[in-house]
Amino acid sequence: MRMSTRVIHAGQRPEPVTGAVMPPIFTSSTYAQRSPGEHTGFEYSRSHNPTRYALERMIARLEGSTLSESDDVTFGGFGFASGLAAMDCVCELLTAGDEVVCFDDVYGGTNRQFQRVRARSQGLRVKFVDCSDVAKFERAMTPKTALVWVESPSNPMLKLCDLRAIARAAKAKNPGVLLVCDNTFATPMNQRPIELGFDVVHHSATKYLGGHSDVVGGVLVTGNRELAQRIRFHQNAVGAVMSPFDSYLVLRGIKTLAVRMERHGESAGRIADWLESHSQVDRVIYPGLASHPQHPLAKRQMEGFGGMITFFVKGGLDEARRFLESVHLFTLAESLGGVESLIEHPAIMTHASVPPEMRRELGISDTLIRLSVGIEDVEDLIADLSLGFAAARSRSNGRTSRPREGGPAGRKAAPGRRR
Ligand code: P1T
Repeated sequence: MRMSTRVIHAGQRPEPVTGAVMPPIFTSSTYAQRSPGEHTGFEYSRSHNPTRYALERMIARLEGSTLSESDDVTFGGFGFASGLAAMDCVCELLTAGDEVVCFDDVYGGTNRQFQRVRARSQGLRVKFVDCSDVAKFERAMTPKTALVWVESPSNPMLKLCDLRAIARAAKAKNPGVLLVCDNTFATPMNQRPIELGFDVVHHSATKYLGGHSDVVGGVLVTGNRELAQRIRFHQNAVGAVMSPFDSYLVLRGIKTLAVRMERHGESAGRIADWLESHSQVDRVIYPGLASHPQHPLAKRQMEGFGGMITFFVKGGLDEARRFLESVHLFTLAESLGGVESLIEHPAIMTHASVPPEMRRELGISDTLIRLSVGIEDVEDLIADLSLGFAAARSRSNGRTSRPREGGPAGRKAAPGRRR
């Protein structure tokens, strides 16, 4: 099956009692047994849930796992309460004191879990390395490296990793190393890391998989039977599973993943071109632009370039702030991958938990703006961004002249930021 058929049918079967085409939301926490230990395969909902299974089987097949049901009941797909809970499960596969190589440009919360949780609680020794440069990666990786964690494209600088080259180099140094790719930005529509030699794919399902900004979740997929058994054990033993309702929402979202990603990519390409020719933009980063330093790799490794764009607005923090406060269709908010367009300031928002010196080295500056291009009409989106540029020029924001439709009445400082 091709991908746009797979997103509808892969791993799915009608519900056996009623024939329901979409799996019901099975909320039961437990299942009746005929005799102690004699049951239908479902014992307790942390361990087994039919709605979660339907999602897990779907994402396993989308990411290219070829495991059969006898290898693993959900073909190597696993649902978690959030993207970071899925990462937590990966860390539990390691042993205290293990060595980790992590791409330096990753989501702020991924950096935070490694540096501020796992280094302390598990003694993991994490090296942050620019894995977009395979030679640098090879120098950092040792025969003792137990885990390699990359994102491609990365959050927020949209750097790419040559996944095939990284996998080959890593396995040559340590055949037992665990290779994980966070595929949240690309989605399986645009890139399938397992087919390129990675062991595990990770997603924040909160983003493109869910697709409607109404659910928080995470998934892991592996095509390796032994690894699937270990992840299954830890998913149940640690227990941060995705709820039946959330599983249903993500599965429902995935049904339109193919059409959504096509539209996200088309509109982001148009907007990236437009931004690149704008006099108030210093630099645009989008893997689909010929100016992206890894554009040839993007064309080779990806089937589409996705809906995420970052750019540097000319000026300083004041210009960036006025821009962000003045757009109306782009909602100023963390997260990404929904049908609605979002805009954010990584240095203050999503990547505030990255140490300031590391942010500087990565280029996450005060003028960096990140767009998650939604599926609205692209001309309306471009008109909206024009308002931002006008406000950045005019030294006032546009809020008084045109209030955000249905938007928050006023902005308060958030209580207790999550650094
Ligand atoms: O938020 P959660 O579902 O726990 O997923 C964390 C996560 C993991 N990986 C990537 C690439 C991510 O982008 C995220 C979450 N990111 C944001 C909230 C954001 O706005 O970048």
